Amino acid sequence: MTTNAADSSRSEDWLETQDWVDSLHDVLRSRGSDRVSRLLHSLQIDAQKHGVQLPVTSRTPYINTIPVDRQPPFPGDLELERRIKSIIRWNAMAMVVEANARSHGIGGHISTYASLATLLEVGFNHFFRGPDDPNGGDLIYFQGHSAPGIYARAYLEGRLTPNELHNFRREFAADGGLPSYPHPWLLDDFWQFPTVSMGLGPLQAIYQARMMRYLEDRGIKKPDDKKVICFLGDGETDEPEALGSIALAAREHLDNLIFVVNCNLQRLDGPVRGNGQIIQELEAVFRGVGWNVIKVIWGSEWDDLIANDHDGRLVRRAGEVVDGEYQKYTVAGGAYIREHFWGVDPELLKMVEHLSDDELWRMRLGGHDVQKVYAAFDAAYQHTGAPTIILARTIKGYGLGEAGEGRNVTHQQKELNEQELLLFRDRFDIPLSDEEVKGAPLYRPAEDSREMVYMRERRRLLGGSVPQRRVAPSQLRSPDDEIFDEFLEGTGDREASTTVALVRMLTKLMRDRDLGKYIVPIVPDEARTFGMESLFREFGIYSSHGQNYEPVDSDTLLFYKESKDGQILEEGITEAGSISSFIASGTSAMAYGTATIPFFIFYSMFGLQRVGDLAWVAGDSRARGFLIGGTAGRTTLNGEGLQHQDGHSHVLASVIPNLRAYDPAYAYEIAVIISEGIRRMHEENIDEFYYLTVENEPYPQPSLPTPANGSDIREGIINGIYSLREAPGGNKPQAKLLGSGAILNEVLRAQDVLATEYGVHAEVWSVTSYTELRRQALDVERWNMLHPLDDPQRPYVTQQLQPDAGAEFQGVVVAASDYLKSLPDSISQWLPGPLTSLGTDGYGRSATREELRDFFGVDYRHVVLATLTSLARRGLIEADLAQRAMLDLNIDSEKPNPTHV
Ligand SMILES: Cc1ncc(C[n+]2csc(CCOP(=O)(O)OP(=O)(O)O)c2C)c(N)n1
Ligand SMILES: [Mg+2]
Repeated sequence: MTTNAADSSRSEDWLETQDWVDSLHDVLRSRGSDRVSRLLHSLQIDAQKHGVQLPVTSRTPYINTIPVDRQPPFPGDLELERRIKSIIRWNAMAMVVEANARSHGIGGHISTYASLATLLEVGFNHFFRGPDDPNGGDLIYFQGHSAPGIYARAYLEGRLTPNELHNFRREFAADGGLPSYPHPWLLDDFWQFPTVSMGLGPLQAIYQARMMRYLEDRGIKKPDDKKVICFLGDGETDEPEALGSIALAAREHLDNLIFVVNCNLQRLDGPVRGNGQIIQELEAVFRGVGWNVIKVIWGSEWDDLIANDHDGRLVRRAGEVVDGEYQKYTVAGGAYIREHFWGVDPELLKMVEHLSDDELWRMRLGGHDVQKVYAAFDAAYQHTGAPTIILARTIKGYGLGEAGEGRNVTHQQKELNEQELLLFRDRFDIPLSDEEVKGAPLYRPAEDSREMVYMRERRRLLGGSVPQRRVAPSQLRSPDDEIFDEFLEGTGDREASTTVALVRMLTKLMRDRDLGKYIVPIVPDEARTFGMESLFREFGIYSSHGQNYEPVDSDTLLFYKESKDGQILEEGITEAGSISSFIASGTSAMAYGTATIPFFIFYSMFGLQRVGDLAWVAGDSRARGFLIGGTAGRTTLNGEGLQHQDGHSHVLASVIPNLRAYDPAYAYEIAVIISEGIRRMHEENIDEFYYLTVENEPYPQPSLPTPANGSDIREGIINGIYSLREAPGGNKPQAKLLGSGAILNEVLRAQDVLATEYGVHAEVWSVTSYTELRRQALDVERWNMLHPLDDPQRPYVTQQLQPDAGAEFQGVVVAASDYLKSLPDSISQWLPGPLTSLGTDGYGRSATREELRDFFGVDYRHVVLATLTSLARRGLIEADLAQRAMLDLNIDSEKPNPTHV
């Protein structure tokens, strides 16, 4: 094309475009925006039919979603709110600076809150409802690293003392201190949600909002306008958990959910998307799955410029600059911005010729403009039919100037020098003298100052301070014993697995007149694996949409029944989502004033290993409920092999302080644990949760034994050990055999073989929980250490296995379980004799149960051999006997070691 031809084609394009734009304006004026939207949609369909490739439409131009003429008037006092915010900014900064001055390296974050202050303060002054609101308060997930700002506001509100702020990150300080981040476990009347493990807050917020709907649809909570609000960092959105469930929120039309992303374009090390635009990327992702997206990019100073951008030149320019460059503008100043942003096009330069360099530099971003932020929250609170995400552009370290504003090091900035403090004071007009500023003191205006009166009044109108954690005592009671009777009676000769028993127990609990409604069964697409499909029809699978199709198995007894008041949360294949539902249900007394009891049933291998950090959050959140690991046991789950056979989840469970983990063998043990668990969590209001592994090996389930010595078996089951079978013929035992889970049956068989074939008498103990035994023993040890003048106490496990402290046990202890040897090893120091642990260290294999138990050495044969060898090594029997057993039992001394092969 010649230059002239190109010019004329461009001008033709321009005229044609202008024509279409004029028509669009016409329709907009005469028929409104809905009509324009429908028209464009029709055009899109038509274009697609003719093979026209349209650009991906989930991104909109790089400007604010809410145009100036749709911006509601700001109802607050701009000046007063700015002053309150400035004081909070100062105090948030001061507490971190002071903490590090007192104890260098104690840490803390200034720049996250500095970027977030306006987003939070607009919320605090106008939107966030506190616990006295009729809806019980909004549920707010704060960015963990913005904690100093939240504390600083609580201090102004008079909720925290100066000493607590002085001792930020010094929780042991005698006059009170504060934890670094949001932890309900540590500050239980303050923080509602632990969020500092990034990505877990947004995931939990989605399932919290869904739990709210579930409880409403099931008549447990009355519907209201309560919101779940989640603040997240733009860097945080790289966590798969942060974005992993956003489609669910849209699918479920969770208009009670608002995400606010603090788009300061930076994370810890540097820019989030130096060569791209995080806001545009997030918009595409969220809009793509159906969220309402509100971009708050430019502050009011940009309004006129954008209004005068008749040919879209400015908007195009804004959309082509990458985040790394935008970050540079923050640091480099007005002349640089004029040259590099505006200077690329003479027409653009002309648009800002009336502005000085300084004015150019000071043009605010949307996330620092109260009016823009107010408009966004207002729209988000009112939006119906879909969740909303506010993408607000901010500056990391806003107000820190050269000390860190917009700089890559700002996340780690914890210490300001005198000069930097003075500049900060000037920037935010803090009434402190030069002399006073030196020590970065806290500042609090007089109680009757206009700021304080205004701030208190705003919170009063909005239902009290936020965050506040208030927990209603549980209204639930342990069910009648009858529910558990059949499990205490056993199955006689009939074989049943502990999984079948558990599911039956759950069914009975769900049928209970008082308790049933409050049981929340949660499964991640694994119900059939555990034989839970029988629950589908009886209780229904929760679906906010009901069931708009005829299920393919509608003619069968156990058809797939979805319903709006269904009780089962069939989450699909997401253990992370499921445990988020578990946490929401397990803390419902806090969030909604009504306790519920979650049972989250999962493939034990895909439980604590997969979602360990969320289980940690459950503990910190003080969630109550039951985690059930199904198809458990490395050798009990046969066939499935290396990835599926769990032999270590109990070790993982052991690290969570308030998680009580059990590896029960029999239905009656499960019944005792569940009944006692409900009693402790709901009648005693103890913040703990339970992990039970259940297995799929069928065997006759015995009845609850009545021990000859009158010992309390229930207490033993809960504490972790009880005597199951004494040594045969009333003989003095030479060995104490400990067994757990399905392996207990192997231990019982070994007891018989030892007696009949080798004349060795052993007694058998059921160990329901090594972790409970260890914790109790550690408690005792600690007490003994701290009370040197008192008689030492004896751990529970020692008391059981050696009731008479003076009578020495001449024998050995052998423990066998389907889990790692480290579990029995963890109590070895409190046992009356030398311990041999048999366990399943190593990777699983696809094989039969018998083969697996042989491979790992946890079958009765190995229990026999271990007992005989251990006795022989101690000179208590002839070594030949052990050697004979090797032959009798066909055990190859050179067989491969599962931990090596
Ligand atoms: C799972 C996890 N990984 C790493 C960290 C450490 N960390 C704390 S803040 C931060 C950067 C946060 O960046 P962004 O999400 O953008 O938040 P901003 O501070 O910029 O608002 C990192 C990596 C963490 N807290 N959690
Ligand atoms: Mg960031």
